[in-house]
Amino acid sequence: MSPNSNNVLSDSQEGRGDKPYTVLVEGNIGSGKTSFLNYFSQFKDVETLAEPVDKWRNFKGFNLLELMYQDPHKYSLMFQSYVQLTMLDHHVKPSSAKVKIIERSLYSARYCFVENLRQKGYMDGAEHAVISEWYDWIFDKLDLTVDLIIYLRTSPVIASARIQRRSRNEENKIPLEYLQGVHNLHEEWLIKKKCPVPAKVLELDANQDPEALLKDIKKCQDQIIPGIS
Ligand code: DCP
Repeated sequence: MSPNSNNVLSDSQEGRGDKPYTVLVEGNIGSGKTSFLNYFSQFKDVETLAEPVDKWRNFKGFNLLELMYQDPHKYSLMFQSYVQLTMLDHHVKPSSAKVKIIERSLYSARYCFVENLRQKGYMDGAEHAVISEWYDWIFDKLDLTVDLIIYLRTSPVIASARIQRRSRNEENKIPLEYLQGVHNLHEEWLIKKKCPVPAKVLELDANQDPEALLKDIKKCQDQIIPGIS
């Protein structure tokens, strides 16, 4: 796998002159990505792209997220292929802002979610091969350049408690074991670097309560949105 080689979009973006500094926010379900984005949305020169969960919950009248959790054997590939399209849209979306912050990415979709579904047997070999071929094509041909990855690192037990508290209907039966799988794959990708990591990783302790985490975020603000105050 060679992310970001042979980029078809990069000709018009030579030297990244017209590309914003791009930050990905990653972490388990319930790790606090939405709050992180909300904090940075106050800055004028920062564009925040929240994950389009509402689109996933209502795509032409279908709740794709619910279908996936209700019958993962049948619907995992369908769900991940739509996630892939919406995430790709965020990666390539032009922005006039100095900094673009994206909630999640095609990288975590592939290395954490699709891989977890494969390992748990919800995606069979043929389905996994097809979606992987799409990822290979996208990573090879499109400019998915990233400058920084924020890893909101949480324990699966804490993530699970938060998911139960916020009670998004579709997620009320996610077993701890599923969250453990997603967590392990984030660790393998961002800490152990077993899959390609497209940028420097800044790790934050997201087990803390929101106020303490916000203090840590403010301490690293210059790294996250350089040149913006
Ligand atoms: N999801 C998935 N596959 C992906 C991305 C997300 O199955 N490639 C699912 C997991 C969640 C829902 O979509 O059920 C939303 O996931 P996120 O963890 O990305 O978003 P949250 O809103 O849970 O993030 P946070 O709680 O950190 O704000």
